[in-house]
Amino acid sequence: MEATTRPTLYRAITCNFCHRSEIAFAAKGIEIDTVDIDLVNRPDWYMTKSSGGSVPLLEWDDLEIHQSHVINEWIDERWPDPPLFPTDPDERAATRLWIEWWNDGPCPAYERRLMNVRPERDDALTEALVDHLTEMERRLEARGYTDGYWHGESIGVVDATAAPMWVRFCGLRHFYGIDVPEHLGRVRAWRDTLVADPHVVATSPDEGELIAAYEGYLKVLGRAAEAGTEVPVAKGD
Ligand SMILES: N[C@@H](CCC(=O)N[C@@H](CS)C(=O)NCC(=O)O)C(=O)O
Repeated sequence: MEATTRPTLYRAITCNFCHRSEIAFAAKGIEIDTVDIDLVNRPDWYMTKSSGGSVPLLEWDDLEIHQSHVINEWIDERWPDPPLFPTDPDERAATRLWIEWWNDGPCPAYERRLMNVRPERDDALTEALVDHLTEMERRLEARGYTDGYWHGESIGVVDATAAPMWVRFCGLRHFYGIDVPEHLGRVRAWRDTLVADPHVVATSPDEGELIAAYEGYLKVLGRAAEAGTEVPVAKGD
């Protein structure tokens, strides 16, 4: 299929999942249009889309794809150069396992800590996040990682999956003074590589805009907590 229009990505700037696909498109040199969706007041017209109202959603003529990992695999298959996946089958399996671990471990841990509006949970959530970062250090060491990208000499799909969290760590620093512990040298080296990558830089939201958007969410979540409502903020909540 060759579409007549540019791909459109429905996204929210706070959403790390959306940013993963923006990075993948940028790495391929494919220009896209973006439509910002207000996740607090999602418009009715958006709720009828195939993603059921969640972002990211990729639309290209009649094609709609959601789930960031599916979108990114599709991008890599549709525009094979430069490749985002390794060619070696063992490394391809390792790639998918890292993304699955990322989605179940570090990603929800950082979302829960960032969006926490119940101070009595602060310490436990910080500890859980640091545990995941420590596990990340262990996994990087087991891969023989010292610095640079997760695989190869340029950004790949694991990097594109991880980078958006590192970009959004500015929220953890801004609101709570949380950063990656200094002794986690491999994690810091990986983070530093990713936040400096030109495709990540080109697609990252302005930090001030991001902080303002998080402030808005935290207010909404705070009001819900005062009213006694538990609002899920991450996978597994
Ligand atoms: N597994 C999905 C997760 C996407 C996700 O959680 N998106 C959030 C925003 S960051 C969302 O749209 N939540 C509202 C909903 O799912 O209804 C992916 O990888 O794309």
